Amino acid sequence: MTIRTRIVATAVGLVLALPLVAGAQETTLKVVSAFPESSLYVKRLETWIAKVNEEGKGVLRLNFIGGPKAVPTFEVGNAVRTGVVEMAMSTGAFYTNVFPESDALKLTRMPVAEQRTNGVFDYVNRVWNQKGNMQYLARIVEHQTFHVYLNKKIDKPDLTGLKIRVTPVYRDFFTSLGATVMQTAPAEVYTALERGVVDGYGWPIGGIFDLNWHEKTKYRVDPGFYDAEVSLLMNLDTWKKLSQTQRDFLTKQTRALEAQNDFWKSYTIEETKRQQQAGIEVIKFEGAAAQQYLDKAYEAGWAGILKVSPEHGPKMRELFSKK
Ligand code: 173
Repeated sequence: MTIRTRIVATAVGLVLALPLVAGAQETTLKVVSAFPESSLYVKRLETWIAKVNEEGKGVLRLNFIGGPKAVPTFEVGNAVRTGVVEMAMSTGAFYTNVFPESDALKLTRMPVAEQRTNGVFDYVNRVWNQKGNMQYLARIVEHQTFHVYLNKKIDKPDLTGLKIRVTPVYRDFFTSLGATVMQTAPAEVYTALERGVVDGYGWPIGGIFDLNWHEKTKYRVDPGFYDAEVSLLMNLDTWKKLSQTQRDFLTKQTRALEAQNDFWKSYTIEETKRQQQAGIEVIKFEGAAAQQYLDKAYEAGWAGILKVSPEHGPKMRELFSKK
């Protein structure tokens, strides 16, 4: 062995040994996304994870496993509840199979920053702790209304005779408008549209380009309703096992991400423009018709929550509606 190869061998040995040394204090948490990897939600998550890992050396490491190919969209909630994964990005509509109150977050009428100070966030976290064995870390998408997207024209708020792709978010409202509904994960929407299995779908104002749905979309219905929610969740046992330093670090990082939510306001403007440029026509209900449409959306949404949760539904309705 020459001196040079010995130096190289020593250097390689040191590099290999480093993760073991760091591993003494550092905890690695598996993270999955219930949304497809091509979505902007995941791109922003990955950017944030890279920053967390850079700043968290020796404290905490997030290991992004992937999207629905790793854990199917509607199984992510149970994976977090049982600790199969430690952390996830999902939305309440995807884990109503864990506890049905999860879908109520779409009905909040105030920004999450306000929910943090007026007790709403704490109430939500207590329910998530008790019923989902989850720590509700941060809401990282808001300021995004949901819309009906269609391939067939309507001239009044009536979806009779149309088959629409839904998740629990839209089920009660679209059904009340006369639609026949079919539930799919986001990853199945394109194929459903392409095969003509559905005449339209529900989705927020932003994101339809991420999976090429614009190719199969002719109309958007305005106004938008509710407020899209995407959040970071952690298995509660994992949360409790973290050291104070690790919890403080993670809290700082998740809060910093949540504090960027004004991004979604500008994204709304960009995506609205992009849809227009893509030739998507807007079917717009205005004045009293728009108000009726929105009232119906919230009525149907709350009726659904109250039905499944006599325990928390009424309190959530009161808290979420506070202006
Ligand atoms: O899949 C969905 O349409 C859905 O429920 C949802 C929820 C939040 C953000 C984006 C989509």
